[in-house]
Amino acid sequence: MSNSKANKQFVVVLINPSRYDDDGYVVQWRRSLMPSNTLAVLNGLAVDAAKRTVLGDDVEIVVDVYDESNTVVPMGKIIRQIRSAGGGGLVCLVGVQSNQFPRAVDIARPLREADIAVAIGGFHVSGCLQMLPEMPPDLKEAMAMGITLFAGEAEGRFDTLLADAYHGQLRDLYNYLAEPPRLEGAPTPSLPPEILRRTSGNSATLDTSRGCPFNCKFCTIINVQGRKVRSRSPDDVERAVRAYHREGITRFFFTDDNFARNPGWERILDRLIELREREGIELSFVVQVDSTSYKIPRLVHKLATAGCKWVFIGLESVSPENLASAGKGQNHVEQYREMLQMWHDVCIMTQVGYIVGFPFDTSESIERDVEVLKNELPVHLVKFACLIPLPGSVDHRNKLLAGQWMDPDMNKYNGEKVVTDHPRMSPTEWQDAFWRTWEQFYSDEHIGTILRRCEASGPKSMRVLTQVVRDMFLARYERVQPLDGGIIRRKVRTQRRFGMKRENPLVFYPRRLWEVLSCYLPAVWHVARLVGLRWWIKYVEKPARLQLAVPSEVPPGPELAAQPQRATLPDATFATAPEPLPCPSDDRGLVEIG
Ligand code: B12
Ligand code: SF4
Repeated sequence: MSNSKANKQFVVVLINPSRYDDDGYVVQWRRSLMPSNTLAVLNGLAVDAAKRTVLGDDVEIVVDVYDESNTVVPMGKIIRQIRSAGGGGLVCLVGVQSNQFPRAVDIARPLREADIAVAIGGFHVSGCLQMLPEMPPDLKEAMAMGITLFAGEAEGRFDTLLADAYHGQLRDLYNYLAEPPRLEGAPTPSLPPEILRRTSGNSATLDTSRGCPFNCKFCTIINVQGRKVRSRSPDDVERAVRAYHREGITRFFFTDDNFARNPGWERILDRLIELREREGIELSFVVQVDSTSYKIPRLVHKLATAGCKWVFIGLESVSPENLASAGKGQNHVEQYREMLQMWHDVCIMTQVGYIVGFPFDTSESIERDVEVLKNELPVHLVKFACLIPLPGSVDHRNKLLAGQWMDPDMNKYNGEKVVTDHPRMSPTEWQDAFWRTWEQFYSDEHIGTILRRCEASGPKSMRVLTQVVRDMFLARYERVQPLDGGIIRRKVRTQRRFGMKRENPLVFYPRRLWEVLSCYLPAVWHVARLVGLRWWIKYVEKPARLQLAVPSEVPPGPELAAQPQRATLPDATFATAPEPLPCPSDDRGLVEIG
């Protein structure tokens, strides 16, 4: 942002930190899954502040952006840049989730030693401050290092933070949780194209709303962003979409936790439909919705018409007892099939979140429930996660207040690790059951079934296979939660968790070579087999449309029907489903969601 009257610079560095793997190395990829939406929001705010020269005409605000999930953050360069700027600078660690907090503090360490101002914001800080009676030790330690903590949302507050940092008057803590800002007219989120190019899908993100009206006990969103949903206006959304479109980006992940409960959903979709139909802007996008949203009049069809290709639905469990224990009363297992079929009929692919480790789960019941998912529900992808008491949730607060054990290492809170006790499973049983779900669901046999369903009556099988392969590869070979994943893992020897010894190159590199070969060789062979399987199904088997939507020999819900509260739809739902809308010809893969 060039400012002709400026005689000094103030450097704002925005970094979205990653986390550590079990060996203490930063989890990084050649291409990460998707751009960080929080980074886009903060970049939008910083660029807007720079344009308005909020620090005065003589100060040019320079904004730099790094996403650590795909980039090695050049710490030395940042320190030199801020020292030589004339006006100082501020390093903002943005969108810091609980699992990223230890890494964020380690990034801050050398910066604080160089006396550079650092602020951390995001769900860990906000969730803890919102829900806990007192500040947890990790936040206190960060403050003791001179790191500023920012709780709440930055719209309307970022200028103040910049001014305080510029004048050397940063406070220890900014807490705006009590007043969530309005989003209408807020600066447009944006990321420079070179940052977007380091992600796998040539796509962008946008939160068209924040908050969710439901009341799930494991959820942090309702406590941090609220149960009253705040929305961006159709004009705001159009502005963001057009700006990305000018950069050649037409694929989006609308990150709202529940797009269907955004009070402005219809006006936003109408606007997107207008952009497609009047101006020929071929948008495609992914949204998250709740499991009953398919009943909202016009929603499903308008989403399909506007270019929605995937929906992510929090199914969480097929057990009503588990759903009740989680306060997820809005999910009705007996409606799951009807709901999934409705999306399938308009050629919107479905992926669902499924939580392993609810109180009524056992190793056996989890295995049985995955069979239900495979055989009775026409779902394309499932993202399994361990139930974790995320800071910011009611579960976390209750466990803390009851003095129950929770692993103190926040780095483990990404949904792939067991971090607390279970009433019916040992930690090992639970952990094993979690990894087994991925193997069971993404077995070759079931991937074949998913592909046959697509060929028979639904979205393009190649599009689904791309996503299936990615999830299967990340979970089964890289052993990471796919939402934490990307394409081709990078491990940098010198980036290791604070307190862990730097390894000798003669130990590190041969081991790394072995890791790469033993992961990628079998994975490439597996993927080749799946590509062959799809070819066989498509060109040799040629399943007739609609016949194979769900394997007809599987009786509807034998496990579910055994319990009085559980019910399923008759199998005929699938056999007699109306002819689906013709699926659009666009066969490109889309970003996935979290
Ligand atoms: C999109 C998304 C993703 C995307 C991209 C991440 C991103 N930040 O964009 C992907 C797919 C990568 C992802 C992955 C995961 N995610 Co996620 N994700 C989200 C989601 C749905 C939207 C994020 C977003 O854009 N929010 C809107 C922004 C604007 O809000 P914000 O991040 O809070 O930022 C505002 C303020 O906090 C503040 N702020 C933030 N940082 C800073 C810094 C400074 C200096 C300042 C001044 C202000 C400031 O200002 C911002 C603007 O107002 C959120 C839920 C949610 N509603 O936020 C979950 C969420 C953040 N994810 C979560 C989790 C747990 C995960 C996963 C572990 C997967 C899982 N098992 O659920 C993985 C972890 C992977 C990883 N290491 O990132 C949790 C985090 C909870 C917690 N206590 O840590 C959330 C809250 C959802 C949940 N399940 O509760 N996720
Ligand atoms: S539906 Fe999703 S976003 Fe809403 S409260 Fe439940 S878990 Fe949270």
